[in-house]
Amino acid sequence: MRNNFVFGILLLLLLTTSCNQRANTYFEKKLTFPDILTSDQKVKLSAYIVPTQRQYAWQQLELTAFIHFGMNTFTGKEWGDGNEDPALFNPTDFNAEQWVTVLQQAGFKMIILTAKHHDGFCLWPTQTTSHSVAASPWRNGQGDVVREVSEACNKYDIKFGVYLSPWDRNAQSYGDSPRYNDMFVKQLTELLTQYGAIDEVWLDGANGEAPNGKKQEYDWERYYNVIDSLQPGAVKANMGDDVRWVGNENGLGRETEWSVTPLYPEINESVRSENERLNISHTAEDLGSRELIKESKTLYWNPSEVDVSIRPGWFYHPEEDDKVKSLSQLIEIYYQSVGMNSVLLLNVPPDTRGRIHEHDAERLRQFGNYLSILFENELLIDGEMEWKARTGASREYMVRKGETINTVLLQEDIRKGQRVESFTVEGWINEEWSSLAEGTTIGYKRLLHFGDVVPEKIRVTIHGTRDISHILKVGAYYAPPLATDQE
Ligand code: FUL
Repeated sequence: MRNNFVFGILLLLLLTTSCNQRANTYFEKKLTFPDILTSDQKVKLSAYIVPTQRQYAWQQLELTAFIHFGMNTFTGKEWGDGNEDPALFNPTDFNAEQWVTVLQQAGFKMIILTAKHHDGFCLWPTQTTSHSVAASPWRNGQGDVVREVSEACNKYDIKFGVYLSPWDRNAQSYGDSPRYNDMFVKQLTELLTQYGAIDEVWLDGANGEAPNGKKQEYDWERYYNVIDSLQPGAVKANMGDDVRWVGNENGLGRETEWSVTPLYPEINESVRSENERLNISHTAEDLGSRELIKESKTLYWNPSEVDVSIRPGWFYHPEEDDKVKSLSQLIEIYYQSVGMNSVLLLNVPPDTRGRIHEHDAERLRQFGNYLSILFENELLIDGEMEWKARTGASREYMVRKGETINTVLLQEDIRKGQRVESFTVEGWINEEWSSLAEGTTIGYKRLLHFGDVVPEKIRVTIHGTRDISHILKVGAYYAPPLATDQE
């Protein structure tokens, strides 16, 4: 109670002191409001919640790749039942360096590998179960997929993360909660101590019933402690509390995407009841409005990650070789994820050879090329100057003479909070301002696409902001039309 009072006084001081002093006071990752604050004070303070260093480093990656590979690759399933014979796992031409080079050339900065999916088959020779690569014929039982991928990532200087499914349909102990939690912690410990730096740990929330009808209670807080202590640089995603699942698997971000939100993963009863009181979940449309903040007790920096597969399934199926997403679909996903204050996590599932299939590799090559052509020519003359914008402030940017533009990029310096609530972009064309685009949130990055225009200059106006916003960059580009023959 007394602490709450002292904290309240500090917050009030923060709210009443001058701008310069305020600018140095931030809350990393989490802020619990004392009861004495008004609704407007809560909204204002939400503008001072900032990412941790590891969350900021993660956000800057922008493009990350998922690799779903394992027993399902060989059985054709999406969810194995855990009774699969390890003898089925036998890639004929396994090549982790091919995965890394294909993805890196396409612009991806991290690879997250399914070290264990729901079927429980481990892609490394774990001490915790015999259901692993060690029991397979691949490399005579001497192979280790996790090692080969982590070494390839190291060699090409790309980050590496692991997906470790808590739901395990093979483990004997699953459903016997303390015993299984011990096993899961051992598996995490092996992965986080034997393979160098791990930059993301992806914890899926699926929780099926054990064969004996028992329900497994995951000990999330214990998992969090193990990850934080063994790999302090790793973000914990999805059921982890550093990175939030966007709420769909179709590559669709939100038009209004706040990284500051009361939503926290449901790791215990008190979080569950608080999310229920606020009527929020990962799939809710509103995760950060003023109205929601007014009702909230605690806010988090919990940014969105958009996971989607390049094919219909998460795992490789030969019948989907001709269903690889088109270039225009992938570019649309890029606008909706990276362009909407999110990180894209694109799944590319290797085939039974253990290679990224030629169709996926070709599409990724086109994707990388398209994005480099799009962003290589900066068409604004002075878009990199930081600008402190109050509500109603405008700024004009000269466009290089005679250049056609159809894409605008906006970035806030999120190390100073996410603040912009609404903005417009206009172009000076034929001696008058014409509307080009408008939006709500900006956050780390916002991309806006519109019809071709040749303006002399553009004008960005911040119509609503929760405090002085720090606009880090404004850019303008020309996105070439997407030919249908590339689809
Ligand atoms: C889901 C899983 O059930 C899918 O198989 C896939 O791994 C996806 C990324 O997460 O929850």
